[in-house]
Amino acid sequence: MAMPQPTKTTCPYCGVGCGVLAEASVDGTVAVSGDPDHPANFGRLCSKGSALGETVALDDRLLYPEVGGRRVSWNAALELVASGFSKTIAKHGPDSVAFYVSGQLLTEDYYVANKLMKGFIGSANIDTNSRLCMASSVAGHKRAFGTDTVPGCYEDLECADLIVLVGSNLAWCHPVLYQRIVAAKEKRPSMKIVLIDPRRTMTADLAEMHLPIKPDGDVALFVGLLNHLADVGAIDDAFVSAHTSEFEGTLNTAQSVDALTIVERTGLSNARLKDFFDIFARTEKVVTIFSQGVNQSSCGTDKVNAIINCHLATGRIGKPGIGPFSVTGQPNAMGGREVGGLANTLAAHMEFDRVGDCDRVQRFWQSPVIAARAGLKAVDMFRAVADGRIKAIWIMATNPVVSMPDAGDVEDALRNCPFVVVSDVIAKTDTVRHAHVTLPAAAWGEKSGTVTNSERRISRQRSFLPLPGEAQPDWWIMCEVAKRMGFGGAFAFQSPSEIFAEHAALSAFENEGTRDFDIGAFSDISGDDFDALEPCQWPRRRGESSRIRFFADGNFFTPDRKARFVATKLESVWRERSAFPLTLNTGRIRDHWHTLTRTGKSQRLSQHYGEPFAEIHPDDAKRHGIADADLVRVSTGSAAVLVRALISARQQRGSIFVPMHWTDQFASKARVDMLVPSIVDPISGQPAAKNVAVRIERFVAETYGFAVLARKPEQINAEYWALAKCDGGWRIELGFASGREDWAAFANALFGSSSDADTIAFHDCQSARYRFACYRDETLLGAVFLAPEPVAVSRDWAVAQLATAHQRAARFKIIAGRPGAGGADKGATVCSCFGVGANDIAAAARRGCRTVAEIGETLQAGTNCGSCRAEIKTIIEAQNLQAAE
Ligand SMILES: Nc1nc2c(c(=O)[nH]1)N[C@H]1C(S)=C(S)[C@@H](COP(=O)(O)OP(=O)(O)OC[C@H]3O[C@@H](n4cnc5c(=O)[nH]c(N)nc54)[C@H](O)[C@@H]3O)O[C@H]1N2
Ligand SMILES: Nc1nc2c(c(=O)[nH]1)N[C@H]1C(S)=C(S)[C@@H](COP(=O)(O)OP(=O)(O)OC[C@H]3O[C@@H](n4cnc5c(=O)[nH]c(N)nc54)[C@H](O)[C@@H]3O)O[C@H]1N2
Ligand code: SF4
Ligand SMILES: [Mo]
Repeated sequence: MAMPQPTKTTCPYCGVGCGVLAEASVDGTVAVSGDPDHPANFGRLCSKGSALGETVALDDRLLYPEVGGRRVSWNAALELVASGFSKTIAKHGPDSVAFYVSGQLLTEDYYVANKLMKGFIGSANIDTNSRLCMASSVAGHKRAFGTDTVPGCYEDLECADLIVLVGSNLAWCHPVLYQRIVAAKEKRPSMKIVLIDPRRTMTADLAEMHLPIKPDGDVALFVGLLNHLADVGAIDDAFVSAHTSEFEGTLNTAQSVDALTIVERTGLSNARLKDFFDIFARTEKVVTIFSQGVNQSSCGTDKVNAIINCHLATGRIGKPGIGPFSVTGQPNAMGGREVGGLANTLAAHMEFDRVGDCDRVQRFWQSPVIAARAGLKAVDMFRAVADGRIKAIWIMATNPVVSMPDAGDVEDALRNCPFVVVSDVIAKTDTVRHAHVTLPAAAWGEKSGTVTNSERRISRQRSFLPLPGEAQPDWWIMCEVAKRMGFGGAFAFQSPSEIFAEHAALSAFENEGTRDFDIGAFSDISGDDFDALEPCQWPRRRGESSRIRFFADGNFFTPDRKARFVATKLESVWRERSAFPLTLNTGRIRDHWHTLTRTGKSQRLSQHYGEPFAEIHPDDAKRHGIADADLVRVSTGSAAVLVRALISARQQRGSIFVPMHWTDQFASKARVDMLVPSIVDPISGQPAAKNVAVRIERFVAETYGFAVLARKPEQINAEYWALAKCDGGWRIELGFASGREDWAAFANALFGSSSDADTIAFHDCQSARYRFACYRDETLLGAVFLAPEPVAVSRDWAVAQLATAHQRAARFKIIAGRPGAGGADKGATVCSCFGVGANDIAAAARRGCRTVAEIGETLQAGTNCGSCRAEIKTIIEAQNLQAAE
């Protein structure tokens, strides 16, 4: 038998868009490695990319169409969706229906969704989770450049002399870009890095300068920078006069802000501000990378323009090593912007408010109607579902019950909506539970099409696994519904390549250089050429090779071809906060992806952080009587979450950080978007997920617990629980408000014990310590440890027992809850690729390893994907410090 060849595809996580070589073996396991030929990563992968093989198991997949939770045929499901939408439209008009889609759809899926809604249903009520992600960058780009263009490319990060990271935790969220910068800096140590983030994230470890800015102080910071650039004569007058407009007015507005206000708003001293302003003013080759600390804000669009203003004023745009750089979050955030997936854009970078564009798109599609005005943006869309204006919604590839602000209201809205359709790959999610119709979509590895990364590079995702059960690609599902709604002719696509060709043709249609997005070179692409398509950047105009950068020579896409300066206001972000004195900041951790539907399946990725947490500054913790490993309640007026306290001086005083990842499937009460109010940027409509007024209090648990289980439990009866995948099963952290009469009943419910299982127990009623272990023959089915304080049992040791044979005589060892001789605890997992813990690394450092490379030689840690190198460095430094004391 011929050896299977690895398939060249693209990682389905972040917007770096790394090339992956994937290979399925006969036993169903999937091996992945970085594609050395892909220009985004040149062979590198981060921890999430490396663990992709652990996320393709079918155990929790949605495999069949369901109506009301019961399996039906595809035809029945499709008929029901088509008639549900058609009837609602006939009775209440096209704006009574909506699609809520995602930057995790492929471009071809996205194109079909947009075409169906805007051109055939005739409404623009299609919005995407990119509203929560990229909308402020899109709006900022359009205000400045007249179109949504990212001017630069990844190479710029390597040839810059200064990289300014604003609201970006690149080390954890765009790890391969971070690694490319690390490598460039190793070669050229003169390169400088500045990080602007209220938290001292792992990204700070690479930076010469970390500015712990006050939440939302960014506009003030860049207004101050613009003033400084003018003061020291760093303005590029020639560029400004030839290629921009509205500079004077913008500078006047900036100059009306005095230095004291800037110090006050940024929380940074004059000296620190000056250091940053100086280095920016004197360095020509600057790239400013920005991400969610900029976009997810009530003044996100102004933050984007305040940054771009400084680049335009110095003519620093579109040249090697120079430019503003919005890094995209999701694998196809950029592709979604190309097809017009946002409610306020049309298609192929055409606009509702630009004369002729609606007519042009309609003529191209030969569609019966065309949406004439922008539709409802995500937050307004779910409000319209709540108040009954929208009566049918189709959600695809996103989990809004977890990720939308006011998540509780979003859930209520879906509960009350007459017709909810959800296309997903997972059977049980917080959103799927409210679907009337559930449609099984093909997942990564099974689907095929294109994605576009942060540097406008289009890459193929290729399938290398068969479609499981009755799963189908999203484009197919939508085309089948469109046919049943009577639009067959326009949706007769047989393959993704046909859709891509049409998308390419639309981008070139009556373009003549008036629109940045043009991939007309692919208008007639054949199926074979699509199969072989190499990663390439747009634009790809017919007859031209791709262009790497935009705007070095001006030629912006405004009517006069000049870029616009935008006078940014210092909006008052100070709200009355006495009852809610802390700022809640939310975001991501290194090894998890969004709502855990994928990374939650990997035991390797679930080790780094096994439960939801709140990072709290030691002073704030002390003030609230909170100790490390306590449970804390974080609340607003109307909602609360319950998470573990993680006390850390990386956090700024007055702010706490809670990750966005945990859902009702993985924890008792940790959906952090329950706390985030629907406050949006007035221009982009993007919610402010990083600046929420909250309070915290210690959750007084009478009993704490920890359990390992071979099987996922059906339900867990505890105030606090958090579930994480581990080797051989699941691990659970527990917290109980009060003690129980009958802990054995609790343990048995957790074990789901069957008659052939034996449970042994240890009770110390006086000190309120209880332990239970459940066996079938020599196999441990589960163990529970309960104590009045956070349980000190070694997690790794307990997990290892699931995979160990236990002779009857030795069973008591489990409930003794102690590692045997030689079973030292490796500590919190730092390197997830090789399962190396913090204690191992600290010990190796004590034994003489002085560098990350030496740790790698000794323990292998950090030698595969490298995502943990910053953390290893921190541990070595801490050991050195201790040794010196
Ligand atoms: N591991 C991992 N990687 C991911 C993802 C994931 O889920 N997991 N998701 C992907 C997606 S979709 C996205 S959008 C990206 C997001 O990537 P990032 O934007 O880098 O990630 P976040 O953690 O959301 O937020 C970034 C930082 O903004 C800071 N911040 C908060 N408020 C402010 C402020 O007022 N000013 C400034 N300057 N900074 C502030 C936060 O402290 C945080 O460290 O990550 C992508 N990559
Ligand atoms: N508080 C707070 N909230 C946030 C953020 C934050 O920083 N803080 N960040 C925001 C940002 S930037 C983002 S991008 C969002 C992300 O939030 P979501 O989009 O809600 O998160 P995901 O877990 O990525 O959801 C993707 C869903 O699609 C399913 N899926 C995967 N592949 C496919 C497929 O091929 N087809 C279909 N039909 N389904 C598929 C998955 O199982 C999963 O249910 O969260 C936003 N919400
Ligand atoms: S950096 Fe990591 S998550 Fe992002 S695309 Fe590359 S391998 Fe995937
Ligand atoms: Mo995102």
